[in-house]
Amino acid sequence: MTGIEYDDFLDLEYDSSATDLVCEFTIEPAEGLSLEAAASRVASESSNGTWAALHVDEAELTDLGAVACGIDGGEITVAYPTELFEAGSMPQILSCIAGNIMGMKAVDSIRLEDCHWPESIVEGFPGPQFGPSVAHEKLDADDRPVLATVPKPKVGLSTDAHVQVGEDAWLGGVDLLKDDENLTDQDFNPFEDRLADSLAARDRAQEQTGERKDYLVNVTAETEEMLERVDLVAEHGGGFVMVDVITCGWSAVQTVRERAETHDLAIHAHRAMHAAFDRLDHHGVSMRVLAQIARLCGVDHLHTGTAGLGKLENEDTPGINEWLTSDLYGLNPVLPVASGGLHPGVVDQLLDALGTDIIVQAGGGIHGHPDGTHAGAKALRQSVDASLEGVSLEAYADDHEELATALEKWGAETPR
Ligand code: RUB
Ligand code: CA
Repeated sequence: MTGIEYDDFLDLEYDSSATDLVCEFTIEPAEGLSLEAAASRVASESSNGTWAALHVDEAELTDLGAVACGIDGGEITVAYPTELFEAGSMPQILSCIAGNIMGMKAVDSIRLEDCHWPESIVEGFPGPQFGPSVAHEKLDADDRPVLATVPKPKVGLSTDAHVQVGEDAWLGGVDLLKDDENLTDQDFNPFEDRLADSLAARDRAQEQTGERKDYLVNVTAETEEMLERVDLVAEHGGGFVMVDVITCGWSAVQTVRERAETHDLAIHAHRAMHAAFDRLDHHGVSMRVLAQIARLCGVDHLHTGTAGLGKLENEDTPGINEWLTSDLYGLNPVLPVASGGLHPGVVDQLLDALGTDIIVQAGGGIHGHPDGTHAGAKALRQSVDASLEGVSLEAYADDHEELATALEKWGAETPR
């Protein structure tokens, strides 16, 4: 018989092995508990332990205990043996490393900050089908940032009005029309009508501009319904789907990823609700980890913020983007999306901060242009052209009136 108790999950001498999943947490131990005591409880509850000491027959047990192997201030490192995890199941992994421990009394707060994924786990996941290659495989953006727009108001526009906004934006120089996170299949703008009419408008815009254009249609729904919508996108000749990955859940994302591949569709991941996990700096799951999960599950584009230049809270956009495009045992990279409060006046700063391998997505920053959506799209494209040519926005605006009007309206301010 072997005893399993909390102390068994703490070993500060332990060097993690290449096959371990190594996770970094920030914790605040509950009153009266040492960091060591709290860390061992985290390792225990997230692997194979519980509050009571257990007595089990060694012959009948595979030891899957995690090891709290590093403590540095409130930052702790826990190494999990790869055998703890079911291959290719993101829900199962999260039920371990971000499960019961998020609510255990031994910690006043706990935040999963970062994961180091071993090859043995990575190989169970497909990763992105396209990633940044959409810029030349599906669009004609090549070396410039891909430009996208989301019609505003985000819900309420009729199908015709929505399609018109898309057409104006495409003709103004945007590559992608995007649905917003809460536009799916409502009576004022039914999914299939919007899909068919938008793609017809896309075809006209391609014809007129000589550039490939496409539509990020929001297929978010209950999973079976979502799969039907994915099939519909393929039937109508679309090249992309958009999924609200956090509200749908990762198992649905994994399912959609499989179906998308059968149609060569790329997946645009909107992250609405991420801030419920990552907004507090001492509790929850970091955006960095959410981004890692999204890449493993195989989304092609992911919103990662604006490096502080937009309207929403951000955490370390450059660092997250670097991770999304770093080497990961041959998995394709993800194309990061900068979005939320962007407009032409901040594009130079944005590209300085994040580079050009991104999607620049603007809603209000295009449709709020004093001369409307078409001019707004032109202004955004001009701001990108100026930045890539190394010309200041002000100088470029001298002979680009749409950009001049945008700069007059918004300057280089970041909205709130
Ligand atoms: C963009 C918008 C998107 C945000 C989401 O509209 O509302 O939903 O990009 O945020 P606008 P994030 O350009 O008018 O602000 O990209 O940070 O997830
Ligand atoms: Ca939105």
